[in-house]
Amino acid sequence: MADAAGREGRTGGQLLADALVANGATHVFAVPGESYLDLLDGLYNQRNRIQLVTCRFEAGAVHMAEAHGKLTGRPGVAIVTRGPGACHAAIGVHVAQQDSTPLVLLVGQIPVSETDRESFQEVDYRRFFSPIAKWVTQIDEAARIPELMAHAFDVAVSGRPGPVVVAISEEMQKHLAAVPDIGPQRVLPAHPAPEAIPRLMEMLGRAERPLAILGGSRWSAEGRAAMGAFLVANDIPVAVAFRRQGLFDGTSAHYAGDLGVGADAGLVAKAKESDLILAIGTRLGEPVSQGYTLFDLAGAKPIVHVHPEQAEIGRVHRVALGVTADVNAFALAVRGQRVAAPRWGAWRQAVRAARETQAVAPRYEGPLNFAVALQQLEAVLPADTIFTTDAGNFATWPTRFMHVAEGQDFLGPTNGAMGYGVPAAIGAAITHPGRCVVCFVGDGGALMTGQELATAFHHGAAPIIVVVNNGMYGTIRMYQERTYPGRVSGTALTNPDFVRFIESFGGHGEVVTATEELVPAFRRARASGKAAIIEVRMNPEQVTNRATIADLRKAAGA
Ligand SMILES: Cc1ncc(C[n+]2csc(CCOP(=O)(O)OP(=O)(O)O)c2C)c(N)n1
Ligand SMILES: [Mg+2]
Repeated sequence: MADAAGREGRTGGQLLADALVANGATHVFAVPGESYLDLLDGLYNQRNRIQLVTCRFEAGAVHMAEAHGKLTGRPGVAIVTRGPGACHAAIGVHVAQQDSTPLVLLVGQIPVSETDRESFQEVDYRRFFSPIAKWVTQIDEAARIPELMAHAFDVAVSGRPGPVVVAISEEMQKHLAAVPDIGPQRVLPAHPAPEAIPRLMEMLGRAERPLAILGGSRWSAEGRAAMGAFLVANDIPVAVAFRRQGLFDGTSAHYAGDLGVGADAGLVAKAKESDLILAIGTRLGEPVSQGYTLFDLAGAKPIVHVHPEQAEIGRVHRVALGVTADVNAFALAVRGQRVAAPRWGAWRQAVRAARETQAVAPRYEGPLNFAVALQQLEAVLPADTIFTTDAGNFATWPTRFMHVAEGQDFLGPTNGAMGYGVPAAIGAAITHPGRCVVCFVGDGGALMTGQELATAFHHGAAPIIVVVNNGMYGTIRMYQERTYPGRVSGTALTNPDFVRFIESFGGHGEVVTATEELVPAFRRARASGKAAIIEVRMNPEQVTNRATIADLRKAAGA
């Protein structure tokens, strides 16, 4: 096409929108800014191919995009404005980094001609994002858009997936360039080396107490199924890494629980007892390794580590067998392998028994036994439910007492970002409009990004948000009571009326104060067809599912 002056080509704004289409983007999550009007205009032309989700806060937009990336394995895309917008978005880049989620964040940039004057909203994104992004680039020439955008998408999914930031300078978006679109580079997945599987099977043949730990990102349904088939057929107990429930059927007799922050002591003990760890897809990071205490760093415990990024293997722990491979390619390669006669039936049962013991609901003071209520909820949840979680002590209740079954998904911030749960639920509901989405969030996290419920209504998404209200930043209060018993400092909260809050958006609100109220409240919330809040009034004394405040003070000697 030619412009009014007769020049050929497309504007930078149009090329950017077309590059998103060429690289498979179906949704973009954005807060608009005058720094990218031309891209917004390009998206107008692509409105039948890309859903532009208008958000209320850049952190919310990036969390929605990250949830989209976690669910689909393709980069979630967020677009924010320069300076303040980019600063708000930074938390989502950190989530995508620590969670290894493919993400592309586009940031409007000042005109190149004003660089280094500290002009209005100027930030050097290469320096600003470099410690938390996998790659940061800036596009200053419209003709480079197809190449750099395609590379951004490629980098986000390659090796260990992660966030890529692309700054798009302002005047470049108006320039014309006659260049063709470029789509993703097709690359065959990295397969395990020929000797990898025989050596793994040989090690398994000598083992007596194997334990698998599944983690990481970009698992396909086929890969998950193949991995599960191999582990179950060989009778291997399976733990998941921090907030990676959903990689393995939690209802299976082989499920051992999650090795994360606040992992069950029974599972931690079993992981120590194990004589062969199969760490597949996960980093051996701080949560999984229980603060780098679970395994020695020098390699005394045999570990098989399968990871798509070679640099992650041996990064902290020396392992006996390192395999650089795409997780799905590895799963398909190992699927049919069998040890001659697994001799660890009793071990597997003991690991499972430890999980089952901890999932038994204890008795709690008062009319609400949240453990029992969650188990009743689990029984009525749709088979395709997507769970999202925020960060906080409330999250240990569903983790301990519920199970994510095959066909369900679980999205949680492994970097512990509060404010993730609600926008992740909205991003998930927009990505998969037909599926039931249930979010768990505390009263603290709910007010960090709860305003994104406006986005849910604007785009017709109907997640169900379970707000566990204890009137405080309970996690920090727990640490406080352990360290400085009785000296409550900065952790109490005053909350809004959550029912009126959701009703003010046009949604459905419920309050739950007793065990038997949760399931009917959930049913009414589902039937409403609208985004809903179920406020669960938690006994503030019950600061964890294992201890009351009085227990913590007693243990601290107060
Ligand atoms: C963005 C962010 N800010 C602060 C923290 C530190 N932090 C961790 S848990 C927590 C309290 C969470 O409170 P709430 O959401 O009410 O859940 P609760 O622990 O009470 O169940 C805080 C402040 C964090 N993890 N993330
Ligand atoms: Mg709280």
